[in-house]
Amino acid sequence: MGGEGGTVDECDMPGVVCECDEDLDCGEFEFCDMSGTGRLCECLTGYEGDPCAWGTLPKDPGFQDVPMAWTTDKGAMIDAAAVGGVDPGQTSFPGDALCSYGSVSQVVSMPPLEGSQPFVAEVSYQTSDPFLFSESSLAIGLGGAWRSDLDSPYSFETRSYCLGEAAYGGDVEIELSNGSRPYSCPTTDDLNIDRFEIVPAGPGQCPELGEFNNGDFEGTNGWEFTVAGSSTAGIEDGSGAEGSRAGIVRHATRCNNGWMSGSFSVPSASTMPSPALEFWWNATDGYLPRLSFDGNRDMFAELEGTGVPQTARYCLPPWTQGGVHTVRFELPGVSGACADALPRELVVDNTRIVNDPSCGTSEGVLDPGFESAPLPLFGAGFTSRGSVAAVVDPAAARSGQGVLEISVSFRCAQPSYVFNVIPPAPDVTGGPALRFWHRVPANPVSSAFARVGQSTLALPENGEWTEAVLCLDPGLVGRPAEVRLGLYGGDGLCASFGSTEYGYFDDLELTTDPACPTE
Ligand SMILES: [Ca+2]
Ligand SMILES: [Ca+2]
Ligand SMILES: [Ca+2]
Repeated sequence: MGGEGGTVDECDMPGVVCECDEDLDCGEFEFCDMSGTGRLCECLTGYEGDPCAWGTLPKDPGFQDVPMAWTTDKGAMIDAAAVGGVDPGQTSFPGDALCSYGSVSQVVSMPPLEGSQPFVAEVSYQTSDPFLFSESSLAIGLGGAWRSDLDSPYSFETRSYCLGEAAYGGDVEIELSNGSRPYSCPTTDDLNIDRFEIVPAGPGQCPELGEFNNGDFEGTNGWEFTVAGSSTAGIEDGSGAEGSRAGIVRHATRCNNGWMSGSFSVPSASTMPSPALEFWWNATDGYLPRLSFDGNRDMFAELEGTGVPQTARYCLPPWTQGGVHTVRFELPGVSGACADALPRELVVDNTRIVNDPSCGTSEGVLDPGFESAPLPLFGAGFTSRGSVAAVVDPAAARSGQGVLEISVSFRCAQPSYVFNVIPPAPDVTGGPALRFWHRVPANPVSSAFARVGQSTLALPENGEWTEAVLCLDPGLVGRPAEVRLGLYGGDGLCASFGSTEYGYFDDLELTTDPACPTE
């Protein structure tokens, strides 16, 4: 062990014990600690013992009210006396906590991704409602990357969520909250979390950073196939890109619905500034598979099958960065007599995360000027009675080349761009808001709107670029909040009104505004 630049290495001095020069000299889950006298192999943060093994993180995983562990906010509480599920104690979110997005949180020190191991957040929770129709759901924030579980188990169930890059490498805040505000407040719903612990993932359970878990389908792990009745699904030899293996969903009759879902780890913005999801796919001509994230089927993209293999690319929004998410490729049912024979299939292969500079590097809202056009827009679904797309049209755009164009030609249709933004913190100038510009002519039939949660803003139709401010829920600061921009085709029978009406949107901006609530 030599000295550097002529200085004497302290390890050469009598009585000083040195085990290492660098991390590579140490064992598994160890690093070379150079902070004291000498250089010693020590366990990475979170690990303990000899040999180093993963410890217990966070403090008080069972919610037994251990001091200096969890911080509660906005009505969430720790109930050490509760029976719990896996173990005694729970954190409880009564109705008022759900209505204000209460939370429990704790900052933990996490090891670096490199040198440690893949982890999952293992959480046991339940939702309840006296009418057995629960509106509460669970949301987990790990280092600012949020993941919602849209299921509402009535009795305690344990689920695992792979950790993304934002959950490694230093102080990481764990935040547990509800995923969506109850439809009516006050509410008798509640949410109880029995246990939350970070534990090593099983073999093949989690995707590697920047990758899908078995993205090329050449393995057997990583994908779940959900079909019913006469449908079949799975990984099949020879159906994929260049005759390789691929995932396939195959329906025989009209109403059959089914999907395949896999997981992917989106790097943090500092590692990959402009992530996009790319995949190879093919579907029977005329059918419309759907793509959605984290089980949220309201926000999706619609693909148009042609019977010819295609490669698609969608920019990944900022709320996915630093986290692990699931993607669902769905081949929906077709309305009509369910027993009708209607053979059709969806094949997917080579799912991967790529960096695409045209997706931009905007924080909080994806591509606010729609300059990634003509890439297809995620969240522009339900377009069969109109259209929703980012288009290249400098004459129509307020700035740049791209603009969001929405059209409608049917009564009762509501073609919309549905997307998540991350509301900024309130400040002295006001509460969180989405500011945007719209240009809508005096359409005879349809009306233009912006919506967040249950509040809808009617947009004036004056044919000029006009600024609008949509207040965002201050309870969702730093977390994904769903927004819709759209045209409504008007009340009445769902039939064509004989013309096509348009609206344009451009230059979204997250800001604070004095007209918006700060808490
Ligand atoms: Ca417990
Ligand atoms: Ca393949
Ligand atoms: Ca633009």
